[in-house]
Amino acid sequence: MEGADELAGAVAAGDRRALARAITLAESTRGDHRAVTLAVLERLAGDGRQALRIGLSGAPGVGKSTFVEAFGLGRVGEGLRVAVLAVDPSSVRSGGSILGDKTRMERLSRAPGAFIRPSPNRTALGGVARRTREAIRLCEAAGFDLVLVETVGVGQSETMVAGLTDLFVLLVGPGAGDELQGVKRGIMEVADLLLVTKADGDLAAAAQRTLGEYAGALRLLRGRPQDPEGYPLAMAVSALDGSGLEAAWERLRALAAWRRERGWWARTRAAQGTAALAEEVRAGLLARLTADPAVAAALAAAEAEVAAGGDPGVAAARVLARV
Ligand SMILES: Nc1nc2c(ncn2[C@@H]2O[C@H](COP(=O)(O)OP(=O)(O)OP(=O)(O)O)[C@@H](O)[C@H]2O)c(=O)[nH]1
Ligand SMILES: [Mg+2]
Repeated sequence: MEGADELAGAVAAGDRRALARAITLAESTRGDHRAVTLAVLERLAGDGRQALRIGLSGAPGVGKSTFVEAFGLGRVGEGLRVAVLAVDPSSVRSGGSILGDKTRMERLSRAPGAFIRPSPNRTALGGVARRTREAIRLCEAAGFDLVLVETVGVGQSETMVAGLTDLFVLLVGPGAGDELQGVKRGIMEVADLLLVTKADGDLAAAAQRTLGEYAGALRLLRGRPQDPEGYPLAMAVSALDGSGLEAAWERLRALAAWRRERGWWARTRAAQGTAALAEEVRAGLLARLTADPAVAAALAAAEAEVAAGGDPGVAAARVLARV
């Protein structure tokens, strides 16, 4: 593939402009761009580079970007190279948050060891997971030590990001009294660390109360084999005054180290890889099959049949009989 060798080489050398270009190609839906992306990813595969991938999610305005900037600056200060990817799963959201993310991460974006990639404006349905996965891999291949993936929590985006990262952090606001703020149990179950944000000034007391509620709720969850004693864990942080940020990093690092030692890191990545493979094959097969108008029509008819109460297995058999 023309140009792919050069692009892959530049990405591997840590060239930021090449990395940005490679991510843009990975975000594209054009067939020729897709071909270059796959060639680049293939050349970079097996490079042995592994960043610590951390997913961060939470309700709009909970303080994700402010946290990522303060936290990221702390890591850059330790000499780590930090990449930040913003994922916006809902195409209905305005561009406001994207601009907001940029301005709120001004200091981090100027740091020499940092790379910030806002989410693309429009999102082709279903393409978010692939795009995010490939952007993470490209950052990793470019030599970043830490890849932070910020996503707005809209129910399914959290589990999607958790399925692409090594550690998943759920951020909640210091909402005094509003019992657990409607955070769904399934999302708490995928969190490795739960951070109550804005634990400063007037909000400090509310944050401590909220912390108590979440700590109690986490204790009620069933233990997970990939966790050492005491995890998942709830903590209070302030991106404004910096309190709790170092402690949060310490806990995340300890958890990552424990999982590496026990083989959970590798097992999780392998499981994530095979799940992504299955999804890619499934989506690819479906696209190939429905390129035939007769199959596409049979699928549409089957969908209508199932929507009207028909049996999915029976309807699927009818579609597959056309293949
Ligand atoms: N007091 C206090 N305010 C904070 C803190 N962190 C963020 N904020 C404020 O909370 C608001 C939202 O912060 P963001 O970091 O943009 O929140 P976000 O979760 O990234 O928001 P979206 O990306 O729009 O979902 C801003 O007005 C911040 O100044 C904090 O640690 N303390
Ligand atoms: Mg944000």
